[in-house]
Amino acid sequence: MRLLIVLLVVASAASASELDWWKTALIYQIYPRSFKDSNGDGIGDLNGITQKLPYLQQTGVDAVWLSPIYKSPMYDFGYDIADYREIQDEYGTMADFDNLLNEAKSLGIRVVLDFVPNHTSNESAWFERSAARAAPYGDYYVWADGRNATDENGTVYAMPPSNWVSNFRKSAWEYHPGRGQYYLHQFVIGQPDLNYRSDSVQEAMKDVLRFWLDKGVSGFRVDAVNKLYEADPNNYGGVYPDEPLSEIPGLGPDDYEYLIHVYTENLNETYDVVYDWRDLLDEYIATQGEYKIMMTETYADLSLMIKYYGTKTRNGSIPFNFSFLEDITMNSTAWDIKTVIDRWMTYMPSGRVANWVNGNHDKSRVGTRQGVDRIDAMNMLALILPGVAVTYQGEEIGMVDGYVSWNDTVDPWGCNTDDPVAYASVSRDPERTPYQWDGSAHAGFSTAASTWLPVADNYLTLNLAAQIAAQKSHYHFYKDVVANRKSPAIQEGDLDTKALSESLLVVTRLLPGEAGMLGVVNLAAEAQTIDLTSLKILPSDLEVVASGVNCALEKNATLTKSSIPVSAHCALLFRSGIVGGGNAAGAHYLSLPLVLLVVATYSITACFS
Ligand SMILES: *[C@@H]1O[C@H](CO)[C@@H](O)[C@H](O)[C@H]1NC(C)=O
Ligand SMILES: *[C@@H]1O[C@H](CO)[C@@H](O)[C@H](O)[C@H]1NC(C)=O
Ligand SMILES: *[C@@H]1O[C@H](CO)[C@@H](O)[C@H](O)[C@H]1NC(C)=O
Ligand SMILES: *[C@@H]1O[C@H](CO)[C@@H](O)[C@H](O)[C@H]1NC(C)=O
Ligand SMILES: *[C@@H]1O[C@H](CO)[C@@H](O)[C@H](O)[C@H]1NC(C)=O
Ligand SMILES: *[C@@H]1O[C@H](CO)[C@@H](O)[C@H](O)[C@H]1NC(C)=O
Ligand SMILES: *[C@@H]1O[C@H](CO)[C@@H](O)[C@H](O)[C@H]1NC(C)=O
Ligand SMILES: *[C@@H]1O[C@H](CO)[C@@H](O)[C@H](O)[C@H]1NC(C)=O
Ligand SMILES: *[C@@H]1O[C@H](CO)[C@@H](O)[C@H](O)[C@H]1NC(C)=O
Ligand SMILES: CC(=O)N[C@H]1CO[C@H](CO)[C@@H](O)[C@@H]1O
Repeated sequence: MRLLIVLLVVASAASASELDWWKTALIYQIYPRSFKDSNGDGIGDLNGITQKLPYLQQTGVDAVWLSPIYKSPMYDFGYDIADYREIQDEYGTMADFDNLLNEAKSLGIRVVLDFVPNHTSNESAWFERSAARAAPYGDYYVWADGRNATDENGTVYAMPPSNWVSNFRKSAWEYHPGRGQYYLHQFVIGQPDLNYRSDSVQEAMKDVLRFWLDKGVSGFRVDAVNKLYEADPNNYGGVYPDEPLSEIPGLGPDDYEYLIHVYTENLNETYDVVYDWRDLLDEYIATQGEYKIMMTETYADLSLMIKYYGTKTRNGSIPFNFSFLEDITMNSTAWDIKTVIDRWMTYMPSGRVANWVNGNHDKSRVGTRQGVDRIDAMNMLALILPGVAVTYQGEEIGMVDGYVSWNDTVDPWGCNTDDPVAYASVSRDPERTPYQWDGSAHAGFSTAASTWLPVADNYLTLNLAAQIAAQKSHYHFYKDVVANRKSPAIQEGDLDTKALSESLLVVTRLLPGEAGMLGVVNLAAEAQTIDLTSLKILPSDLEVVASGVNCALEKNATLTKSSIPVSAHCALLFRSGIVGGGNAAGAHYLSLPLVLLVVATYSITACFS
């Protein structure tokens, strides 16, 4: 009863749908550089995104999350920001952004921006002023004196302040001759770390959030949040303490995993910053009448991730866990996949919101990582499980990694290998090749003579236009599942997962008084017929509402739960008859309108190899 009262109080400020949209949002990640080029320079841009918003609306997307669009020297394609309040020229102007935002609003699509708080570009005004010790910028970054060491001949030489190693290998400290001190960079040299122990930095970053919230964005995805803080030298005799050695065999002092990151990762202070940002976003719920989402990315083990959900007294976040990305492979059985789903649902604190992510701009695409036979299955699972679903651009048509030769490679992770063979195992270019709109030149992405990354060579057969024209396609399946995502059962129903065998996975979403939803996946290379009479609450009559590309059963086919024929590598979504068990309005448990802060996890392991 108390829960219902809280709901009513909140609902008086804004309508329930404006407050709850995030809990079951379908968020579409756009990598602007590769989505759509509107001005023929070979690089995607904001106006290109605006042109394609109607497509995203027709697909059923609730919100778009844009990878960084800010002014940047592009050493890391926008994750190195020179000015948090300006648009990168090649992506357009602030007027283009405002136009995008207005168009999106008129189509009912919310816009979420990437926020990169762990570091700026070394070519930002902030960093230049800090290097010159200009107030109040002097302590905006983590500056420290070097240590003196003495070599075998008694000569004193300078060493970095501590043994800390960059995520991209080698010392995390870089000497700045102008200031006569070292600065910390947990990523590349061009990405100096901000100093969150400075109150000015804390305020400056909040002002950045306010700048975009005032424009009307619906929230942020926060990058690398678990690296915001480093140990406080005041607690260690005025110096930055060395991190202990991991003693993992085969690693050297330049390798990130050589150390255990007790002083540079997951410090307790981090959580308070996340909760503070949450409070700031909450202030906008009242003034703008919609919930503001914040998705934050971190790589940490489960117990630490869960802390991003918040505490008893502070609202937190939905930690992004990439278990679909990290823990499911092309060899995973139905048992394995069920285990991954159940584990997250088990550890998630009660009343909080889950999230499912199949791909992003840093990971090999689903079709490449798990095999094209599993594209429909993985898309469907992310869309029918409870909580937020995130689709990386192109996954809805089953794009696979493009081939990018060493000559064409631009990703710093690939380039840093200096190796025309080894680059392929770490480069993130293949999952960033341009979106395949149609069969025309450059897949309809651009009219330029050449594009910033080559278009994947399968675009003549694998493109959106062809999939819309085809009778069956990944896109039709995806869109049909999304349409059914709005059903009461998928929005609010109880979840049950069953692995009937190593190759058969069944997911039910059931809500009393409503039609049930049933997802069936056959991972095997042969057809199987399944009998679901053991699922007592599931009504017997079923209708196919979405049929994957490999399925013989077509949409609208009706059958009973005792005999369901499922083709090889087929994913099917069924709607059942009305689920019994009482009055729909009173029977199910309404969850609190909790705050969404999605903490994305991020794997950097590829780079250590
Ligand atoms: C390191 O040595 C230089 C001279 O070689 C000296 O000026 C400096 O103060 C020393 N720094 C520390 C931290 O001892
Ligand atoms: C120490 O001096 C010896 C003899 O001059 C020289 O060979 C060696 O390279 C020096 N070591 C270092 C670290 O400079
Ligand atoms: C910034 O860092 C990059 C290396 O990542 C370097 O090439 C560039 O010269 C630096 N820029 C400035 C202004 O120091
Ligand atoms: C961080 O917080 C946890 C729980 O609040 C506590 O157990 C732990 O000792 C803290 N760690 C440090 C380094 O203060
Ligand atoms: C958490 O957020 C909800 C909804 O925005 C709000 O009603 C509640 O008071 C917040 N709780 C805390 C502890 O701030
Ligand atoms: C996600 O959570 C699982 C536990 O469910 C954990 O084993 C895994 O390391 C987490 N993944 C990441 C990337 O944090
Ligand atoms: C899948 O299994 C095959 C054959 O056993 C093996 O070669 C491959 O490395 C496995 N792939 C993954 C991602 O585990
Ligand atoms: C790569 O570029 C070099 C130098 O421009 C050229 O000689 C070589 O043929 C190119 N290789 C490929 C595979 O295009
Ligand atoms: C399925 O039924 C719907 C309406 O019930 C209809 O609009 C649609 O064309 C049918 N689809 C097929 C493939 O028969
Ligand atoms: C978690 C993480 O690494 N996030 C970003 C932090 O900065 C690096 C370097 O720019 C980016 O590549 C990451 O995406």
